[in-house]
Amino acid sequence: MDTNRFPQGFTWGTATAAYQIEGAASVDGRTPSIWDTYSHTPGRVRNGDTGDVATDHYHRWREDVAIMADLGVSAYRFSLSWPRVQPTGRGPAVQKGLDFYRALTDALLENGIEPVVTLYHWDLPQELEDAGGWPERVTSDRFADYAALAARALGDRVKTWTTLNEPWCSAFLGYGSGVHAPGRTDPVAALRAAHHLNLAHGKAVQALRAELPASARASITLNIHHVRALTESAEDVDAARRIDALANRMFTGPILEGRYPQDLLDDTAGLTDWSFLRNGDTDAIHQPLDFLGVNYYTPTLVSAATGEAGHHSDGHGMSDHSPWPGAGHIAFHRPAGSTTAMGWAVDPTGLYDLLVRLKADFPAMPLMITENGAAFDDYVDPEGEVRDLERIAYLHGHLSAVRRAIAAGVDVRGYFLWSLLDNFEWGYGYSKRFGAVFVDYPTGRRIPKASARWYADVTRTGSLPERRGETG
Ligand code: IFM
Repeated sequence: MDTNRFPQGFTWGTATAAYQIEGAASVDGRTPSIWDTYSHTPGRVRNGDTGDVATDHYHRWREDVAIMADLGVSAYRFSLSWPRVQPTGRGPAVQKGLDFYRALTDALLENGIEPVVTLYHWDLPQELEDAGGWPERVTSDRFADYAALAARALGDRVKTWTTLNEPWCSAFLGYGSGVHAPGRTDPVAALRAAHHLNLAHGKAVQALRAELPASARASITLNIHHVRALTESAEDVDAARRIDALANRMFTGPILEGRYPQDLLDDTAGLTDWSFLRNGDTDAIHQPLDFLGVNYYTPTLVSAATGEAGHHSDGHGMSDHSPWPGAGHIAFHRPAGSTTAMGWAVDPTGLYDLLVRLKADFPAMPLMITENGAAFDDYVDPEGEVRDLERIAYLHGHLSAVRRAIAAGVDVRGYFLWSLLDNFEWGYGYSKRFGAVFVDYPTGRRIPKASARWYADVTRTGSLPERRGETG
């Protein structure tokens, strides 16, 4: 067996999200999302950056589709901007918003690129946040209405749908530590938000199924944390269990198994009685899915020892408030080895172990790597090239891990490189570059990096090139 070759039909893709690339924030009827409000609040985002212009993909999308064709990808994962499609989060759709996504999907299909739509990548219409946001149950109903509207408008072109991207971030960074929009810091609101995001997912899957042909595929993308204990002590192992419950099983429990894990309910009982969890909710959340989207960047290393008091740095931004309700005492450690510009450890074994664990926990569920990639301090050299060799090494290592997991029997159907373009990296603004394509922000000019050429070779051959010193 060629250990570098991926299975026939493996999906090679790349991914983006609306607020990170589109710009055109107040064009054609779009209204503010929580990220517009948050980024315009002084002190929230590094350098005061906002998504007002971003990469201007809203106007340059034809060029971006041509770049994807050159990359040789067979799929493109992007999100719809909820406030562009349904301003204020209620009522009828805005035709111009839908026209934008129709034209984009048509161009993708003409180039043999399958559109993979994420309904929600963090840009809640501000009016829904003003009405209470994700901690309120009614937001899950608004989301289901929006899902139905999007399916009616795009279901003739889009066959693969993802409800939410990384609901952990929406709930725990948005309402717990406050390093993401809307910037609230209330652990109970964060738990309520997580439940209502789960409920929104379940209701949206039902809405999608009702609107779409039976051949359509529905999924969710989770940033499953690969949690490791610092030592084998009972205390550290229990710390890893608590973080695993909040990071992972809070979502996989109801979504894939139809129940919240008892240890999660016990761990958080001192904070809330969970009365927001109503009869029938877990049945509504537990909908059949066609695959599970997995985003992986780095493993999570924890211990029971009390971390530095007063702030929390677990790789998700700095805050005086913990994103881990009931587990704020747990310490996070940076694993040994090299790191990316985010300070995240480069460790493909975390991806391999995570995939093997998912296979053990959910044997029948096909997996899709919906994000993987790295930020480095890229620059254009005097020859006009961006020689991002560290990114190539990162991608090679992680794709090798995926290939090994497939050989070990894990059903991984595809891989989406994060990201197509350098873009607005949330609280870090434009200071972190994740793209295979460099964006010169003052001009909007796109410059494919060396990693783009490397990835095009992988997508065309379906195989990883040998690396010097490797035997395969
Ligand atoms: O840029 C983000 C993306 O929006 C969600 N997943 C992680 C990426 C890198 O931080």
